[in-house]
Amino acid sequence: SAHRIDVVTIFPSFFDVLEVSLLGKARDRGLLDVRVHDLREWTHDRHRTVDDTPYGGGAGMVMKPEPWGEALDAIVADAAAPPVFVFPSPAGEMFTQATAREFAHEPHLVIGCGRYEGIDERVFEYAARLGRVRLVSLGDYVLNGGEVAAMAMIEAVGRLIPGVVGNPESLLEESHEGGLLEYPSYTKPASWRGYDVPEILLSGNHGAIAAWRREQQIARTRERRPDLLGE
Ligand code: 6GU
Repeated sequence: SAHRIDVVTIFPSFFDVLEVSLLGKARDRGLLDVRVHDLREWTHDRHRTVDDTPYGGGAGMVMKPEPWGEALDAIVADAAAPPVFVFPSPAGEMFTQATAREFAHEPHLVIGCGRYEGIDERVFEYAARLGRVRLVSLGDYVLNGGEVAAMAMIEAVGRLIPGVVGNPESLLEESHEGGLLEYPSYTKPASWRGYDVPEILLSGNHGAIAAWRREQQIARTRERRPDLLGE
């Protein structure tokens, strides 16, 4: 069963890079069906207008509801079941590995990329009549539009779809799946520019190596992300 992701954006070429990444292979193998749509296809005026000034005043422009309404209608009309609508927004709930796992279980996501000043609020209310709606933020900083965030989410979700990542064990060992940061990794040569690989890793003692790695995980989590330890 192919997972489908529709992306609606005013910058469709931004997503061309999906072809060449890990996810491009998932696409070729029929595991992931990503369809990118230009929001302007659902405008009808000469200038293909997608935004307008905010009611009540204020800086910036707001995305008009009409093209969004037509875009969501067209995608839903072409869908087997109600999708989950994902709107990247700095005003959303935090997107975490748990969110990525939830989304990886959804057969159909529709990601609506707005500019950061926002989309007319009524679009979210309308989308909620067509399916479930999630506003999600990558973190506490501001991007100009939802596209970079959408790309991050597609990669985080896509790699959790069975068969997309070659070695499923690499999904388990990583930061945030176990609630700790990753341990440090080394490869050959054993000595490089005066820096030596920790001796324990050359010992062949797998029990001692596992214990050392766990200690390293805890130490660096305490140092860099005490919040993950409740500290
Ligand atoms: Cl999801 N969108 C925008 N525009 N800015 C963000 C973000 C999302 N997450 C963090 N900053």
